[in-house]
Amino acid sequence: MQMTLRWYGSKYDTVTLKQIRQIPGVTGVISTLYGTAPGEVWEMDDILALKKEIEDAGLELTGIESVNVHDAIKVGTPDRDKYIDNYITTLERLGQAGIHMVCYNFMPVFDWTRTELARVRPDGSTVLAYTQEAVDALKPEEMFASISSDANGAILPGWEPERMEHIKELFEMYKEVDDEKLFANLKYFLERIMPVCDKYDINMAIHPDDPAWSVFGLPRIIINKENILRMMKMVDNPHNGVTFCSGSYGTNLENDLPDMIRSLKGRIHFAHVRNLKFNSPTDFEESAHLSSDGTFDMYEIMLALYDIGFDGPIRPDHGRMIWDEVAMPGYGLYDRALGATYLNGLWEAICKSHK
Ligand code: CS2
Ligand code: MN
Repeated sequence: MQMTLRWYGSKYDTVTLKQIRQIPGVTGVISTLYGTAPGEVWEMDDILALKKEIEDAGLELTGIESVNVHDAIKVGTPDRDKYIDNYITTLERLGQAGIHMVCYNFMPVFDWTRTELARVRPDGSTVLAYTQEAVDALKPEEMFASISSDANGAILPGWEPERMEHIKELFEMYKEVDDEKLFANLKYFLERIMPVCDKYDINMAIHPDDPAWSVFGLPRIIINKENILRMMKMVDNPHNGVTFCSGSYGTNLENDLPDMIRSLKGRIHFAHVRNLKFNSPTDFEESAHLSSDGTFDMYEIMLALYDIGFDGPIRPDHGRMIWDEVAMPGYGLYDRALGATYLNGLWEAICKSHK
Protein backbone atom coordinates (compact mmCIF):
# COMPACT_ATOMS: atom_id res chain seq x y z
CA MET A 1 0.00 0.00 0.00
CA GLN A 2 1.02 3.60 -0.43
CA MET A 3 0.49 6.07 2.41
CA THR A 4 -0.93 9.40 1.27
CA LEU A 5 -2.54 12.52 2.67
CA ARG A 6 -5.43 14.47 1.27
CA TRP A 7 -4.46 17.95 0.13
CA TYR A 8 -6.89 20.59 -1.15
CA GLY A 9 -4.38 22.67 -3.11
CA SER A 10 -2.28 25.67 -2.13
CA LYS A 11 -5.19 28.09 -2.56
CA TYR A 12 -7.44 26.27 -0.11
CA ASP A 13 -5.35 24.21 2.31
CA THR A 14 -3.64 25.42 5.49
CA VAL A 15 -1.26 22.47 5.22
CA THR A 16 1.71 22.78 2.87
CA LEU A 17 3.26 20.16 0.62
CA LYS A 18 6.54 20.68 2.44
CA GLN A 19 4.88 19.71 5.71
CA ILE A 20 3.31 16.66 4.12
CA ARG A 21 6.62 15.55 2.72
CA GLN A 22 8.12 15.60 6.20
CA ILE A 23 5.64 13.05 7.56
CA PRO A 24 7.59 9.80 7.56
CA GLY A 25 6.24 7.27 5.11
CA VAL A 26 3.90 9.62 3.24
CA THR A 27 4.90 9.61 -0.41
CA GLY A 28 1.83 10.89 -2.19
CA VAL A 29 -1.09 13.27 -1.97
CA ILE A 30 -4.67 12.85 -3.01
CA SER A 31 -5.92 16.09 -4.42
CA THR A 32 -8.53 17.71 -6.63
CA LEU A 33 -9.23 20.89 -8.53
CA TYR A 34 -11.13 22.23 -5.58
CA GLY A 35 -12.42 25.30 -7.41
CA THR A 36 -14.31 23.33 -10.08
CA ALA A 37 -18.04 22.67 -9.84
CA PRO A 38 -19.57 19.23 -10.38
CA GLY A 39 -20.30 18.76 -14.07
CA GLU A 40 -17.51 21.02 -15.30
CA VAL A 41 -14.82 19.69 -17.63
CA TRP A 42 -11.37 19.88 -16.05
CA GLU A 43 -8.79 21.78 -18.09
CA MET A 44 -5.70 19.80 -19.03
CA ASP A 45 -3.47 22.73 -18.09
CA ASP A 46 -4.95 22.82 -14.59
CA ILE A 47 -4.46 19.09 -14.12
CA LEU A 48 -0.85 19.28 -15.28
CA ALA A 49 -0.13 22.33 -13.13
CA LEU A 50 -1.46 20.55 -10.04
CA LYS A 51 0.63 17.50 -10.83
CA LYS A 52 3.75 19.54 -11.39
CA GLU A 53 3.34 21.52 -8.18
CA ILE A 54 3.06 18.28 -6.22
CA GLU A 55 5.97 16.61 -7.99
CA ASP A 56 8.16 19.69 -7.54
CA ALA A 57 7.57 19.29 -3.80
CA GLY A 58 8.92 15.72 -3.97
CA LEU A 59 5.56 13.99 -3.75
CA GLU A 60 3.32 12.12 -6.14
CA LEU A 61 -0.21 12.97 -7.21
CA THR A 62 -1.46 9.49 -6.38
CA GLY A 63 -5.12 9.99 -7.12
CA ILE A 64 -8.04 12.38 -7.25
CA GLU A 65 -10.59 12.90 -4.48
CA SER A 66 -13.00 13.78 -5.84
CA VAL A 67 -14.28 14.24 -9.33
CA ASN A 68 -17.78 15.07 -8.16
CA VAL A 69 -20.82 13.78 -9.98
CA HIS A 70 -23.43 16.32 -11.07
CA ASP A 71 -26.89 15.96 -9.52
CA ALA A 72 -28.43 15.53 -13.00
CA ILE A 73 -26.59 12.20 -13.23
CA LYS A 74 -27.72 11.04 -9.80
CA VAL A 75 -31.31 12.10 -10.45
CA GLY A 76 -31.27 10.81 -14.04
CA THR A 77 -32.65 13.97 -15.66
CA PRO A 78 -32.92 14.15 -19.49
CA ASP A 79 -29.73 16.22 -19.74
CA ARG A 80 -27.59 13.76 -17.78
CA ASP A 81 -25.69 12.58 -20.88
CA LYS A 82 -24.18 16.00 -21.34
CA TYR A 83 -22.76 15.84 -17.80
CA ILE A 84 -21.58 12.27 -18.28
CA ASP A 85 -19.80 13.35 -21.48
CA ASN A 86 -18.06 16.06 -19.46
CA TYR A 87 -17.11 13.52 -16.81
CA ILE A 88 -15.67 11.24 -19.49
CA THR A 89 -13.59 14.09 -20.93
CA THR A 90 -12.22 14.83 -17.46
CA LEU A 91 -11.36 11.14 -16.96
CA GLU A 92 -9.68 11.03 -20.35
CA ARG A 93 -7.48 13.97 -19.43
CA LEU A 94 -6.66 12.52 -16.03
CA GLY A 95 -5.71 9.27 -17.74
CA GLN A 96 -3.51 11.12 -20.21
CA ALA A 97 -1.85 12.85 -17.26
CA GLY A 98 -1.02 9.43 -15.78
CA ILE A 99 -3.57 9.42 -12.95
CA HIS A 100 -5.15 6.06 -12.25
CA MET A 101 -7.41 6.43 -9.22
CA VAL A 102 -10.51 8.59 -8.94
CA CYS A 103 -12.65 8.75 -5.82
CA TYR A 104 -16.25 9.98 -6.09
CA ASN A 105 -19.52 9.59 -4.27
CA PHE A 106 -23.14 9.12 -5.24
CA MET A 107 -24.77 10.84 -2.28
CA PRO A 108 -27.79 12.99 -3.09
CA VAL A 109 -27.47 16.71 -2.29
CA PHE A 110 -24.88 16.55 0.50
CA ASP A 111 -21.52 14.94 0.89
CA TRP A 112 -20.90 13.71 4.48
CA THR A 113 -23.09 15.09 7.25
CA ARG A 114 -21.96 15.96 10.80
CA THR A 115 -23.92 17.92 13.36
CA GLU A 116 -20.91 19.38 15.17
CA LEU A 117 -17.58 20.35 13.67
CA ALA A 118 -15.79 21.13 16.93
CA ARG A 119 -17.04 19.00 19.80
CA VAL A 120 -14.62 19.42 22.69
CA ARG A 121 -13.23 16.19 24.13
CA PRO A 122 -11.94 15.80 27.70
CA ASP A 123 -8.33 16.34 26.55
CA GLY A 124 -9.25 19.67 24.93
CA SER A 125 -9.00 18.44 21.35
CA THR A 126 -11.99 19.08 19.10
CA VAL A 127 -13.61 16.64 16.71
CA LEU A 128 -16.44 16.27 14.24
CA ALA A 129 -19.48 14.61 15.76
CA TYR A 130 -22.96 13.42 14.86
CA THR A 131 -26.15 12.89 16.75
CA GLN A 132 -29.33 11.71 15.11
CA GLU A 133 -31.38 13.83 17.52
CA ALA A 134 -29.72 16.98 16.19
CA VAL A 135 -30.43 16.00 12.57
CA ASP A 136 -34.04 15.20 13.37
CA ALA A 137 -34.46 18.63 14.94
CA LEU A 138 -33.03 20.58 11.99
CA LYS A 139 -34.09 21.55 8.49
CA PRO A 140 -31.30 21.06 5.91
CA GLU A 141 -30.85 24.82 5.45
CA GLU A 142 -30.43 25.31 9.21
CA MET A 143 -27.87 22.58 9.19
CA PHE A 144 -25.94 24.41 6.49
CA ALA A 145 -25.91 27.62 8.53
CA SER A 146 -24.58 25.87 11.61
CA ILE A 147 -21.98 23.93 9.63
CA SER A 148 -20.59 26.96 7.83
CA SER A 149 -20.34 29.02 11.01
CA ASP A 150 -18.11 26.35 12.56
CA ALA A 151 -15.81 25.70 9.63
CA ASN A 152 -12.84 27.97 10.49
CA GLY A 153 -13.54 29.92 7.33
CA ALA A 154 -13.03 26.87 5.13
CA ILE A 155 -15.48 25.68 2.50
CA LEU A 156 -16.35 22.09 3.20
CA PRO A 157 -16.64 19.63 0.32
CA GLY A 158 -20.27 19.19 -0.67
CA TRP A 159 -21.35 22.20 1.41
CA GLU A 160 -20.36 24.94 -1.01
CA PRO A 161 -22.45 28.12 -0.49
CA GLU A 162 -23.41 28.22 -4.22
CA ARG A 163 -24.95 24.76 -3.87
CA MET A 164 -26.64 25.50 -0.61
CA GLU A 165 -28.38 28.56 -2.10
CA HIS A 166 -30.30 26.08 -4.21
CA ILE A 167 -30.95 23.57 -1.50
CA LYS A 168 -34.73 23.62 -1.87
CA GLU A 169 -34.50 23.02 -5.62
CA LEU A 170 -32.02 20.23 -5.01
CA PHE A 171 -34.42 18.50 -2.65
CA GLU A 172 -37.21 19.00 -5.19
CA MET A 173 -35.10 17.29 -7.90
CA TYR A 174 -34.76 14.17 -5.77
CA LYS A 175 -38.47 13.89 -4.95
CA GLU A 176 -39.06 10.92 -7.23
CA VAL A 177 -35.70 9.25 -6.60
CA ASP A 178 -35.75 6.22 -4.32
CA ASP A 179 -33.02 3.65 -3.69
CA GLU A 180 -33.88 1.61 -6.78
CA LYS A 181 -33.83 4.64 -9.03
CA LEU A 182 -30.51 5.75 -7.58
CA PHE A 183 -29.03 2.28 -8.19
CA ALA A 184 -30.29 2.39 -11.79
CA ASN A 185 -28.78 5.85 -12.34
CA LEU A 186 -25.48 4.73 -10.88
CA LYS A 187 -25.46 1.72 -13.19
CA TYR A 188 -26.15 3.93 -16.20
CA PHE A 189 -23.31 6.27 -15.23
CA LEU A 190 -20.84 3.44 -14.64
CA GLU A 191 -21.66 1.66 -17.87
CA ARG A 192 -20.97 4.84 -19.77
CA ILE A 193 -17.67 5.65 -18.07
CA MET A 194 -16.16 2.13 -17.96
CA PRO A 195 -14.78 2.21 -21.54
CA VAL A 196 -12.64 5.27 -20.79
CA CYS A 197 -11.54 3.69 -17.49
CA ASP A 198 -10.55 0.53 -19.37
CA LYS A 199 -8.66 2.54 -21.96
CA TYR A 200 -6.62 4.55 -19.43
CA ASP A 201 -6.61 2.02 -16.59
CA ILE A 202 -8.47 4.30 -14.19
CA ASN A 203 -9.75 2.75 -11.00
CA MET A 204 -13.03 4.32 -9.94
CA ALA A 205 -13.45 4.21 -6.17
CA ILE A 206 -16.89 5.06 -4.87
CA HIS A 207 -16.92 6.60 -1.42
CA PRO A 208 -19.59 5.36 1.00
CA ASP A 209 -22.43 7.54 2.17
CA ASP A 210 -21.72 9.13 5.50
CA PRO A 211 -23.51 8.48 7.77
CA ALA A 212 -24.46 5.15 6.22
CA TRP A 213 -28.21 5.71 6.28
CA SER A 214 -30.77 8.09 4.87
CA VAL A 215 -30.67 11.66 6.18
CA PHE A 216 -33.45 14.20 5.61
CA GLY A 217 -35.43 11.53 3.76
CA LEU A 218 -32.91 11.35 0.88
CA PRO A 219 -32.10 7.93 -0.60
CA ARG A 220 -28.68 6.51 0.22
CA ILE A 221 -27.35 3.26 -1.19
CA ILE A 222 -23.60 2.92 -0.59
CA ILE A 223 -24.10 1.92 3.00
CA ASN A 224 -23.47 -1.78 3.63
CA LYS A 225 -22.01 -5.04 2.33
CA GLU A 226 -25.13 -6.19 0.54
CA ASN A 227 -25.51 -2.98 -1.45
CA ILE A 228 -21.87 -2.60 -2.30
CA LEU A 229 -21.64 -6.19 -3.56
CA ARG A 230 -24.77 -5.53 -5.60
CA MET A 231 -23.03 -2.52 -7.10
CA MET A 232 -19.87 -4.52 -7.91
CA LYS A 233 -21.97 -7.18 -9.65
CA MET A 234 -24.23 -4.83 -11.55
CA VAL A 235 -21.22 -3.46 -13.44
CA ASP A 236 -18.77 -6.30 -13.12
CA ASN A 237 -15.58 -4.59 -14.21
CA PRO A 238 -12.46 -4.43 -12.01
CA HIS A 239 -12.30 -0.67 -12.62
CA ASN A 240 -15.64 -0.35 -10.85
CA GLY A 241 -14.35 -0.40 -7.29
CA VAL A 242 -14.65 1.23 -3.92
CA THR A 243 -13.04 3.56 -1.47
CA PHE A 244 -13.16 1.59 1.73
CA CYS A 245 -13.77 4.27 4.36
CA SER A 246 -13.84 2.74 7.82
CA GLY A 247 -15.22 5.88 9.42
CA SER A 248 -18.17 6.06 7.01
CA TYR A 249 -19.21 2.39 6.83
CA GLY A 250 -18.45 2.26 10.55
CA THR A 251 -21.19 4.78 11.38
CA ASN A 252 -23.54 1.80 11.25
CA LEU A 253 -22.42 -0.57 14.01
CA GLU A 254 -24.01 -3.48 12.15
CA ASN A 255 -21.34 -3.19 9.46
CA ASP A 256 -18.57 -5.70 10.20
CA LEU A 257 -15.65 -3.74 8.75
CA PRO A 258 -12.99 -6.51 8.41
CA ASP A 259 -15.60 -8.83 6.90
CA MET A 260 -16.64 -6.19 4.38
CA ILE A 261 -13.00 -5.63 3.40
CA ARG A 262 -12.48 -9.36 2.84
CA SER A 263 -15.60 -9.56 0.67
CA LEU A 264 -14.25 -6.79 -1.58
CA LYS A 265 -10.97 -8.43 -2.52
CA GLY A 266 -9.63 -6.92 -5.75
CA ARG A 267 -12.17 -4.10 -5.75
CA ILE A 268 -10.80 -1.80 -3.04
CA HIS A 269 -8.89 0.88 -4.93
CA PHE A 270 -8.46 3.37 -2.11
CA ALA A 271 -8.68 3.17 1.68
CA HIS A 272 -9.64 5.82 4.23
CA VAL A 273 -8.81 4.53 7.66
CA ARG A 274 -10.03 6.28 10.77
CA ASN A 275 -11.74 5.49 14.04
CA LEU A 276 -15.01 6.58 15.65
CA LYS A 277 -16.05 6.62 19.27
CA PHE A 278 -19.69 5.80 19.92
CA ASN A 279 -21.41 7.29 22.93
CA SER A 280 -24.64 5.59 21.82
CA PRO A 281 -25.60 3.98 18.49
CA THR A 282 -26.85 7.38 17.26
CA ASP A 283 -24.18 9.60 18.83
CA PHE A 284 -20.64 9.24 17.63
CA GLU A 285 -17.53 11.40 17.42
CA GLU A 286 -14.38 11.08 15.36
CA SER A 287 -11.69 9.95 17.78
CA ALA A 288 -7.94 9.65 17.30
CA HIS A 289 -6.95 6.84 14.93
CA LEU A 290 -5.65 4.64 17.76
CA SER A 291 -7.86 1.59 18.54
CA SER A 292 -7.98 2.32 22.24
CA ASP A 293 -9.31 5.84 21.68
CA GLY A 294 -12.37 4.69 19.76
CA THR A 295 -14.69 1.81 18.99
CA PHE A 296 -12.97 0.01 16.10
CA ASP A 297 -10.10 -2.44 16.21
CA MET A 298 -7.73 -0.74 13.79
CA TYR A 299 -5.35 -3.71 13.80
CA GLU A 300 -8.14 -5.95 12.48
CA ILE A 301 -8.97 -3.42 9.76
CA MET A 302 -5.34 -3.20 8.60
CA LEU A 303 -4.97 -6.98 8.84
CA ALA A 304 -8.01 -7.48 6.59
CA LEU A 305 -6.48 -5.07 4.04
CA TYR A 306 -3.24 -7.02 4.25
CA ASP A 307 -5.02 -10.35 3.84
CA ILE A 308 -6.70 -9.32 0.59
CA GLY A 309 -3.38 -8.10 -0.79
CA PHE A 310 -4.42 -4.45 -0.82
CA ASP A 311 -1.75 -2.45 -2.64
CA GLY A 312 -3.51 0.83 -3.46
CA PRO A 313 -3.34 4.26 -1.88
CA ILE A 314 -4.45 4.65 1.69
CA ARG A 315 -4.85 7.75 3.82
CA PRO A 316 -5.71 8.66 7.35
CA ASP A 317 -9.11 10.32 7.21
CA HIS A 318 -10.45 13.09 9.40
CA GLY A 319 -8.24 13.94 12.33
CA ARG A 320 -8.91 15.77 15.56
CA MET A 321 -7.91 19.42 15.89
CA ILE A 322 -5.02 19.41 18.37
CA TRP A 323 -2.14 21.62 19.52
CA ASP A 324 -4.16 24.78 18.74
CA GLU A 325 -4.10 24.21 15.03
CA VAL A 326 -6.63 26.17 12.97
CA ALA A 327 -7.57 24.33 9.77
CA MET A 328 -10.47 22.90 7.83
CA PRO A 329 -12.38 20.69 10.27
CA GLY A 330 -11.03 17.15 10.01
CA TYR A 331 -8.13 18.22 7.80
CA GLY A 332 -5.45 19.66 10.02
CA LEU A 333 -1.86 18.50 9.78
CA TYR A 334 -1.01 17.22 13.24
CA ASP A 335 -3.54 14.55 13.99
CA ARG A 336 -3.56 13.20 10.46
CA ALA A 337 0.25 12.94 10.64
CA LEU A 338 -0.13 10.96 13.86
CA GLY A 339 -2.73 8.82 12.12
CA ALA A 340 -0.49 8.11 9.14
CA THR A 341 2.38 7.16 11.41
CA TYR A 342 0.21 4.87 13.49
CA LEU A 343 -1.25 3.13 10.43
CA ASN A 344 2.26 2.72 8.99
CA GLY A 345 3.32 1.17 12.28
CA LEU A 346 0.46 -1.33 12.25
CA TRP A 347 1.27 -2.19 8.65
CA GLU A 348 4.98 -2.73 9.33
CA ALA A 349 4.17 -5.01 12.24
CA ILE A 350 1.64 -7.00 10.19
CA CYS A 351 4.07 -7.40 7.28
CA LYS A 352 6.93 -8.53 9.52
CA SER A 353 4.84 -10.98 11.49
CA HIS A 354 3.63 -12.60 8.25
CA LYS A 355 7.09 -13.20 6.80
C1 CS2 B 1 -14.36 12.54 2.73
C2 CS2 B 1 -15.51 12.69 1.76
O1 CS2 B 1 -14.06 14.28 4.23
C3 CS2 B 1 -14.66 13.24 4.00
O2 CS2 B 1 -15.49 12.71 4.72
O3 CS2 B 1 -14.07 11.23 3.00
O4 CS2 B 1 -15.84 14.04 1.66
C4 CS2 B 1 -15.14 12.15 0.41
O5 CS2 B 1 -14.06 12.88 -0.08
C5 CS2 B 1 -16.20 12.22 -0.63
O6 CS2 B 1 -17.40 11.71 -0.18
C6 CS2 B 1 -15.76 11.47 -1.85
O7 CS2 B 1 -16.41 11.96 -2.96
MN1 MN C 1 -13.74 8.94 3.91
